[in-house]
Amino acid sequence: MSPNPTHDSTPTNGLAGSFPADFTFGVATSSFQIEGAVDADGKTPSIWDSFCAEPGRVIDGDTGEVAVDHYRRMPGDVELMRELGMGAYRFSISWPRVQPHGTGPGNAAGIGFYDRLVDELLAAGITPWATLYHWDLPVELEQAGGWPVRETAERFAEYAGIVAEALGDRLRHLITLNEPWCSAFLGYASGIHAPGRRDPAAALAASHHLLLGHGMAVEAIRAAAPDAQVGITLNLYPTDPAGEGEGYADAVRRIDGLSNRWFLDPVFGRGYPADVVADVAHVTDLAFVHDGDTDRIAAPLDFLGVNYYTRHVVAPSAYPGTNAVDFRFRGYPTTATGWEIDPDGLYDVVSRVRDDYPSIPIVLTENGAAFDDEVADDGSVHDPDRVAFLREHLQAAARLLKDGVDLRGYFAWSLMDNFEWAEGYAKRFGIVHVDYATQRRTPKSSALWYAALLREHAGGILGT
Ligand code: IFM
Repeated sequence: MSPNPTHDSTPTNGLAGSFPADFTFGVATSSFQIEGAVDADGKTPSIWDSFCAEPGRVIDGDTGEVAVDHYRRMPGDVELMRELGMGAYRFSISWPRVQPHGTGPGNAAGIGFYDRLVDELLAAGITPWATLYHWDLPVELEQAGGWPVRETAERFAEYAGIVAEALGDRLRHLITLNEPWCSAFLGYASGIHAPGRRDPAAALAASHHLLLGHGMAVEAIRAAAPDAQVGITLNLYPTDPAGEGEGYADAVRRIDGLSNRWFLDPVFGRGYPADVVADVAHVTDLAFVHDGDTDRIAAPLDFLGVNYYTRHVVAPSAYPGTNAVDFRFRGYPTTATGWEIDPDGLYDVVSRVRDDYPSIPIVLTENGAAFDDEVADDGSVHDPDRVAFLREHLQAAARLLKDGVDLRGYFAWSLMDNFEWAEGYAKRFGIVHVDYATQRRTPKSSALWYAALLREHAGGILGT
């Protein structure tokens, strides 16, 4: 379990000195991707349990049944983070563990797991950051209509209140939703994520009820845990034209509209962007948006979480009748998921938020890469591509700070290899390698490099 004490030989080149003493460095995970124990202590199935059980949905028929067994190995995983010098840990809470039927009182045994996790983290000197919804909706709520129905937003606020009430005395950083774009559009439009529906109108209704649930959850958290810092995490993409001319500009407008502005605008009190409302008018009249909803969605936040992985480059579609836009590749090096590596995109997307929206502290709640890691004969895992990825993205973060952006933290995705949704266990994002047969954890070179950076940063704080 202990990380190999040898340090990655790639120097950090003084990068730590670019980050202020109170900058938060950590790692992130999510419940379904790591916990396993899918029916322990009263937990009911989530939409991802049932999605995995449907043939053909997930590569190799992989499931979250065992995942990386974190539910049983939690104390060891916290100890590993302590040894690596993590300042913070962003995890997510499984709704069907805490409120198994998606309604009614909390489940003491399920809450107990997160209660112990928070205590364990605090004892290790690691600040807990919890996401309330990282895609594992209780299946009973999906059977009742899922996110396309308004009731789900109300249920989410109730669940948020239960968590804030139980843990808010110690858990001071709460994120309502992780990447609501994915929940709405991958879950209900393309169907490549749970619950696997293909209904664009339902996806747009889902996006609204996710955002409404976010706003209502902020109210519930503020009531139960007034000292908590509350935010939402969006997956944002800088969006560039692949060529010149009106068609390209319109392709950018559409994709930026639905990926970024559809979420940023209402969260920042501007309601839904009129041009995107017009784009989707052939699908829905947005009758699900009730009076007062947009005010609730705009509940004041303490920070905005941004997840950054790559940039979108778009062109008008060569095939009229499709969604009017094609995604293009520029020939940049890619990660194992085929995403182009573009650290400047991190700079661009965060400075765009700074330029176009009211001022708010920003936290990079996810950034990382999958690569085809190999275990050497001596058991070590050298992942120079991931070291370079982290270094270059942290350099972009340092540039943001230098240019005056109010950036407060960076969480590498992910602490350890885990269940990568429809890709199953085929894509490894961890800075710690997991041998899925034995559950042995081995810090990769990237973990050792990141730990060295964190030591330098802590050294700076202590003035040593
Ligand atoms: O693994 C996911 C995570 O759950 C959400 N953000 C993107 C990661 C990599 O695909």
